[in-house]
Parts: sequence; C-alpha cells; structure tokens
Amino acid sequence: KPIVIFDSGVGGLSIYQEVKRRLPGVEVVYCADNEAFPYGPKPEAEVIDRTLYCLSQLAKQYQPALAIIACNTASTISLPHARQALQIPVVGVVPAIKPAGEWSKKRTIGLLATPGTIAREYTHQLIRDFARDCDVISVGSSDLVAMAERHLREQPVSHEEYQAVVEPFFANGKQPDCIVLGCTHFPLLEQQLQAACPVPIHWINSGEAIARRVEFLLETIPDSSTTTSDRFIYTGSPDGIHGLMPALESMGFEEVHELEQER
Ligand code: DGN
Repeated sequence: KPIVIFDSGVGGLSIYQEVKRRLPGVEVVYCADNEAFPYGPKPEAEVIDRTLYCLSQLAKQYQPALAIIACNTASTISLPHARQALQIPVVGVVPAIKPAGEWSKKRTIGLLATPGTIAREYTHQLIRDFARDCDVISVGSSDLVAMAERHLREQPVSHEEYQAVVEPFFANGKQPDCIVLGCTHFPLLEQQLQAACPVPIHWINSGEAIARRVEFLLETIPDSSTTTSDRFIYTGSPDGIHGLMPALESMGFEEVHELEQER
C-alpha cells in the first residue's frame, strides 16, 4: 500500500523529501491540487472542500495506508473533517511552534506562513500553548509560496524578493533567533531565505517530525511497504507541470499524470 501526500502545489515536496529520507522504501502518491492553487488566500470552507474532495478521490483510487495533508493552510482547518471522512490515519502538518518555543534563547520567534495560517485560531492556540512567554513576530506571505513554485520550475527569483519577505522580522529592534517555516513550500527555499537575513537564523520546520510520525504509524499497518514507484498527480492544467519535470525526476518520481476525477 502506498501513502498519499497532498498539497495545493509543490510545498508538500519538502515533506516528501523528509519521508523518503527516513523511509526510502515507502511508495508515495503525491497530489498537487494545482486546479485550486493557492490555498493561502482562500475562504476556509473552500479549502476544506477541496481537501476532502481530493483526499477521498485518492483514497478510492489508491487505497493508501495513510494520508498526509502536507499543507499548513489546509491542516489547520481540515484535519478533523478529513479524519472523520476517511477510514485511514490522516497526518496533518502544522507550524512547528512547540520546538521553536523550546529552542529560542532570545524568547523571540519568527513565524513565516501563509496569511491563512497566520490568521487561524489553531495557530493562535499553538502560540498560547507553546510560546506563551515569547514575542512571536508573524509574517504572512503568499508571495513566497509563488516564489517556491517558480524556484522549482527553475525560473529566476531575485535576492531582493527574498529580502522583501524577511525584512519585517528585522524591522523593529527585536530580532528573532529562530524562524518557524509554517508553510510546506518554504523549507524548499531555506538557503535563499538565510542569505537574505542580516544574521544567522535557526530555521525550524515540521518535516522531520512528520516523517517520524509516519514511520511510527506504518509500523502498525500491515502491508504498508512495497517497492517504490512514486507518482506525482495534479488536478488541473498540465501547463505549469512541464516546468517541474526536471525537479520531479531528480526527486525520484517515475510517473506524472492528472488525477482521474469521478464524482
Ligand atoms: N503549502 C501550503 C502550506 O503549507 O500552507 C500553502 C500553499 C498555498 O496554497 N498557499
């Protein structure tokens, strides 16, 4: 049985890489909902709808052992719904506020995510639970999501564009010593983001913890590992997908095709 990794775009590939690093033998069906991309600025109901629709199609067609909602924007609102709708374990990706709260020595944390994730009550609760005594500087950026999509298609993104994204973290006297990458697109750009910061930053994302969680869950599911032939599935136009082919091939995807959609 394969596992499903789902995102609106290429962000979940940062989770894919962590999962494969830990579990090279696991077979992955990756789905990018490029028809509805981007999720960041969308109303919550629409994000929940798309997430449930795609996951249920994938569950029907591939009988996965489990599914990962590899998108903070979707996980922070759709997780309970997805867990109710699907008969398999559903792993969500949410901002890594807890490890940041444990790590920060300056007690000043940056949070970089989509505007949707920054606005979610779920995120506010994480901050209250795990970073209560920290100053949390939150920056919501849809631009950076688009920049990650361009980067993976080998389209140029300038240093100034990265600088514009990180600048608010350093605008008031208080500088964070760590920044949570609370969108799965962002770890794909960690080096570029660091290069745009005036000081060294400890970058924290959820990828490794998710890979550990998947490993733990798969131990309890019989038949979950097979020889691997990973596929990348998209829901919308193939136009933007061609540019991704070199990146997908180098990551090890063997098949790329559109999602078969049945109602
Ligand atoms: N990758 C998604 C996340 O982690 O929030 C966001 C992508 C988007 O659709 N804006």
